[in-house]
Amino acid sequence: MTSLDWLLDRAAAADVDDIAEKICVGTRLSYEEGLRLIEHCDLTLLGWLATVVRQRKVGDYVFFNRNLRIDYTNICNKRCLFCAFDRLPGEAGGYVLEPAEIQRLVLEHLSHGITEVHMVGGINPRLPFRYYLDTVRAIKEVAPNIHVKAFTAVEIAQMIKISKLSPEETLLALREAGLDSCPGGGAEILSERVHKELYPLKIGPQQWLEIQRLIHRSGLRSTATMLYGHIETRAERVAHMVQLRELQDETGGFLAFVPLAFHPDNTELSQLPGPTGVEDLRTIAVARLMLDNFDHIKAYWVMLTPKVAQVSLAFGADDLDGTVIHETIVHEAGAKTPQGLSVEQLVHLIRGAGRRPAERDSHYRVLREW
Ligand code: V47
Repeated sequence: MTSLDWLLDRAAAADVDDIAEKICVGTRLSYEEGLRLIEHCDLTLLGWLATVVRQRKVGDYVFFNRNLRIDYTNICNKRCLFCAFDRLPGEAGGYVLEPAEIQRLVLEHLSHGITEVHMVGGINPRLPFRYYLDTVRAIKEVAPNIHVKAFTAVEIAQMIKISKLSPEETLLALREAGLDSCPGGGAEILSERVHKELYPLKIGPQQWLEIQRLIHRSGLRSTATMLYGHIETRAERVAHMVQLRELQDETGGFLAFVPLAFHPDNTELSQLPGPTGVEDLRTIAVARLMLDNFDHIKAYWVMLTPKVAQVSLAFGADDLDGTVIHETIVHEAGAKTPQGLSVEQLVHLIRGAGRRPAERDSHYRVLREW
């Protein structure tokens, strides 16, 4: 009996053999099938099914990169209920990093061999468009070869509002300043219901998708996130994945999908428990199965913990983000994980999962096998 026959036998026993057969031959799953899997499929079987897809896509590799996170301001006027990082304009504890400080942070970390700066911030109404261009220029001035992955669709929407340029011209100006790609934050859950309840002042699902479309049309690639484990339903998670898949069919611009596990501490939702490890793994596995046109599923160890992120490598994830070095957003929300991991620690986690560590650049080109 081959291992695929064994898998199909187990799937038949669990009454998902029709779905398993589609997965084995690479046929796209429907929304209803995704829902059946996330609601009812046995966890270990989900892991095996997701592993069929991840092996087909990347073999035994697990990717990681050396990145530095910079959160340039925590001042934000969006009042999202899930956020512990933000300070209202004028509130104590707010900060803005000047371009020179950002430059200093980058210079300080160049000796770590970083290849990417991942920079995001709150929506601070006092920042002019020039500030965003200057931050990117400041990084490129001292590190011209560093990949600048910066500004979520939410920040890009703010820049389009204040730049007095068209959306296309706004993105062109950012590209000319040195922007190389955009991170996937701010999507939260692509659901009108959750948008209304948790972050009504921020752009909603349709606008987030539209800005991503513009980013991809401008020639930049991006990632896509999903914040889960708060008030959303599993059905809304699967619907989120389907909407991303449709946009990816159209543009091909997403490099990876990044599920983000909700951390409730110090937020307006602190009464919620946050997702369990099993829910993390179910979500990652179903994402790997639904997002057939995404090359990579990223395990963000900062939110998952390094241990759950490592186990997720047997549930469809193939990318560990990254050295990180300086995370603040989720640490304000109670994360007990380290603020960064060394390359040796990442390699140790990947090898311990029985996979092949591959250091990558921001476009998933392999720089070094470990
Ligand atoms: O947009 C905010 C989320 C995001 C909380 O693109 C929270 O490769 C959990 O987007 N608990 C920022 N999550 C992080 C992010 C990201 C991370 C890693 C890789 C990439 C990528 C993107 O964090 C925000 C928001 O969705 N967030 N508050 C919280 N309490």
